Amino acid sequence: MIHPSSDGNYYELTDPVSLPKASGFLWNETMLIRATCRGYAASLFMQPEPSKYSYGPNMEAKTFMLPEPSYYAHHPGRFVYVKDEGDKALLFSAPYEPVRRRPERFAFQVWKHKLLWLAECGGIEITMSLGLPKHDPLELWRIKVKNLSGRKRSLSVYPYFTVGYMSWMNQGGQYNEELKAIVCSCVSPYQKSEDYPKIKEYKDKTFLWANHPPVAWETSLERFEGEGGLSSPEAISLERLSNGDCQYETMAAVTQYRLEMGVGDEREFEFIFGPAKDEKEILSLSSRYGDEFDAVEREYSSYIARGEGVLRISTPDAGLDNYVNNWLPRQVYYHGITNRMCTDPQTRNYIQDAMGMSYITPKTARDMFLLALSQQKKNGEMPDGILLSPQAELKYINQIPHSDHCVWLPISLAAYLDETGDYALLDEEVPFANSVENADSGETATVSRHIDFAMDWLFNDRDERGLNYIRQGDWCDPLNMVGYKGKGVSGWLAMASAYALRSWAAICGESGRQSAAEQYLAKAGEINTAINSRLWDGDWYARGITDDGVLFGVSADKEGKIFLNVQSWAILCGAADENKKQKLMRSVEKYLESPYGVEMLAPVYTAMREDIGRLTQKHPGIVENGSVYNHAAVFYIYALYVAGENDSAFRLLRKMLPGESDEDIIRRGQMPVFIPNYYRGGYSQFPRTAGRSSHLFNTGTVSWYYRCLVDGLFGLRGTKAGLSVHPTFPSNWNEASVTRYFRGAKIHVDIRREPDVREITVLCEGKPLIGNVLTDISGGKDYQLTVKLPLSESKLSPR
Ligand code: CEZ
Repeated sequence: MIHPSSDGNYYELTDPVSLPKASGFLWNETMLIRATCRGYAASLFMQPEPSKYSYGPNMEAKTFMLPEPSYYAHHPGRFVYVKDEGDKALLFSAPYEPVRRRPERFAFQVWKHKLLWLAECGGIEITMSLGLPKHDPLELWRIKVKNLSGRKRSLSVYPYFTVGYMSWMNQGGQYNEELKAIVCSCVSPYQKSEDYPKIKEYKDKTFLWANHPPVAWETSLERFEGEGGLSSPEAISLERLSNGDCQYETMAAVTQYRLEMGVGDEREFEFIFGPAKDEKEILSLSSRYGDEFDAVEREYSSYIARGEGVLRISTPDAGLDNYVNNWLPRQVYYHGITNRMCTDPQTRNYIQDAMGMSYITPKTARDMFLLALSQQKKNGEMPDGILLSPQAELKYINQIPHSDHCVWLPISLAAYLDETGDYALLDEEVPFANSVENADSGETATVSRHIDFAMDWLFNDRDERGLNYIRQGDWCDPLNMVGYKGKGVSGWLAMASAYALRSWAAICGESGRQSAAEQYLAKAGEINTAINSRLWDGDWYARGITDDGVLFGVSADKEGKIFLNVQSWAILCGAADENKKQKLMRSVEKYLESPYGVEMLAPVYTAMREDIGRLTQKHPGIVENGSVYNHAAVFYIYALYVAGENDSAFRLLRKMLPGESDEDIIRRGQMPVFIPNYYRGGYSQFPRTAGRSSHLFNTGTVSWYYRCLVDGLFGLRGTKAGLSVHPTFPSNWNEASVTRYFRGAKIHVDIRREPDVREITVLCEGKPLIGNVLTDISGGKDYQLTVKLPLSESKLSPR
C-alpha cells in the first residue's frame, strides 16, 4: 500500500482508495499547496496576506490551512480526463477524482521537491507531476500520456484545473491566444474606498498557460459539466469543448488535446497555473518559466535540499530512519522559512520554529530571535504575534491577550546556543518595540538584558499564591475563560516559567553571569514551591485555578480530569520529585496513553464549562479537546528523556509516526512524510474516530521532535565546550550509527551495547573522551566516535 523509495527521496502510495486524504505539501517563499493522492488541492499564496487563486464553486473564506480538510466533488483540484475517441466507454480521469474509475495501476509519490501521480486505465498511462519555482507563486505541471495498450489509440485528453467562484463583485474568463493561456479574472471584493489602493495591486487573475496550444478549451464550469456532472462532464461527450468565455459565471480552466497515439507513443505537456496581476505579468511569467522546467526543478530541489538537518541515522528502526533522514528536517525547515504562511506568526510559534531552525540553518534562527526581541515591550512583556513586515498587523488569535510568550525565549535559545555555541548573540544590542510609552526612544539593550526583563516580567506576573496569571490563554489558545476576569492562574505557565528561569539561569551561568544564574534559579525554586503547595492533586498536577478560585484538571472533575502539559512540565521545571514523577507518569499512562500517542487531556469535554472556555466547546477528541495533540505529546516525550524514562519516551516518539502496520496507517489516513498537529483522541470515549490525522502539517511539534533526537535518543548535544555524547536508546536497541553535523564538523558515531561496559564510554579515534565531551572541534573536519553503552539503562544528564 505505501512504501518509501530505497534512496528515501520519495514515499509512494499505490492505491487511491485506502488513504483517500493522503497528501503531500510543497511550498516556496510565497506559496503553499497541499495536494491529495486523488487530485484535490488546497493552495494559498501571500500578497502579502494569504490569498487564493483556485476556489471551490462558492464564496470561500481566505483563511489559514485548516485541520481535517473535507473533500467533495467540486473541491479545488488538478485533474486530467481521458476519453478514448475509438471506444467511448473508456472515460477516466487521473489521478482518480472526479470520474473515480479504479485504475489498473496507480501511484502517488510524495517527493521532497515535487508530487507525482500515475494512473493507468485501459492501457493508457497518465503521469502528472507538480513542482514549484523557488520564488513565484506558480504551479509547474508536467503531464505525460503513454499508450501502453499495444495498439493505435485516438484520444482526447482534458487537463482540468479548478478556478471556481473568485468574486461576488466581478469575475469572468476567456482564452487568450497570444498568451497561449486561459485567463480568469476578478476584482477581489471590497467595500471601503480606502481598500482600493491595496486591492488594485492584487494578483486578481488566475491563468493556465500551456506549452502546446489546445484544439479547444472551456472556461465555464456549468457548461463543462452540463447534465453529466464532474464524473461524466457533458462537454466531454461532445466532439469539441465550446471555446466559450465566462461572464460572471463560476469558472474552470479546461483544455482539450486530440492525440493519435501509435503503440508505445508518449506525449508530454507542460502547464503553468497560478495568480497574476495582469496580462503583462502572465507573459513575463510564462516566458521566464515556460520551457525552463528542468532548470527550475533543479533550482527548487536544491532550495528544498537546504532543509536537511544535522542528523543522518541508521538504527534498528527503518521507518524512523526514513522519517528522520528525509522528512522531519523538511517540515522543520518549512516552518522556519514560511512562518506557517502568515505575516504575524504567534510569538510562541515563531520562537519555537526558530528553535527548530537551529538544527537546519542557524543563521535564520539567530535572525528570528533578534526580530522577536526587537518587538519586546520595555516592561519585558512579549507581544502575542511577531510582525514580519511594517505593513503587517496583529490579527485573529493575536488580538487576544495570552500570557506565555516570554517563556519560550530562554527555552528555545538554549537549543540554539547548544547547537552553535554562539554566546556572542547574548551581547547583541536590540531595540524595544515602538509603543506609546516607548515611542521610538531608540533605546536598546543586550539580548541578555532583554531576556532578563522577560524573566522578571514572568516572575512578577503572579498572584498572591505565587502562580502565573493566564489572562485569556497560555500555550493553550482556547483556554480563554479561566482567567479573563483577571484572577485565574495557569498551573502550566507557572511550571513553564520555572523551567524558563532554570534554562536562563543555566545560560547565565555558561556566560559568566553567576549571580544572575543564582537569582533566577532561586526564583524558579520559589515558583516550584508554590506549584507543589497549590496544584498537586494526589496522583497528578492540576491544570490551573479559575477566576472563581476553582482548581481544574483534577480527579474531582467529571470531564478534563487530567491535562498532559502540567505533568510534562512539572518534570521539566523540577517541581515533581521522584515520588510525584512516578505517580504522574502512571496516571498519564493510565488515562492519556492511546495506541496513537498520548492525549492532551481526558475525559474529553462534551459540554461548555464557562469557567474554562472555548476549549470545552471544541468537538470531543479534536485539537486541544483531548486529541493526541502532538505538540503537547512531544513536550511529554522530552520530559521523559530528561527524567531518564527512555523506553517510554521512545515508545511515544515512535507512536507519532503512522505505521508500521497497514491497519495503523489506514486508521491515521496519512503517509509518514509529516507529523500532523493532531491525531483524533478521546480513544476511550470515541474509539471509531480515534487516531485520524488532522492532515495539518503546521505544528510546533517538529522542532521539539528534533530536540528529543539530539538531546535525548541520540544524546549528541552541543555544549559551550563541544559535543556531549550520551545516547539514551530504548532497551531493545543494541546498536546504531549516526552522522552528526555539528559546528561545521562531520562526526561519525557508532554506538553499541557491550556486555562488560558499566557506564557510557566514548572513544575518539580510540582515545576515551573526558566527560564524554568531544571538544576543540574544528569545522570541515571529520571525526570518528565509538560509543559503548552498558547493557542496562542510563540517565540523560539534566541541563
Ligand atoms: O493553534 C495552535 C497555536 O498555533 O494552538 C496551540 C498553540 O500552542 C499554538 O500556538 C494550542 O492551543 O484558536 C484555536 O482554537 C486553534 O485551535 C488554535 O488553537 C490552533 C490551531 O488549531 C492550529 O493548531
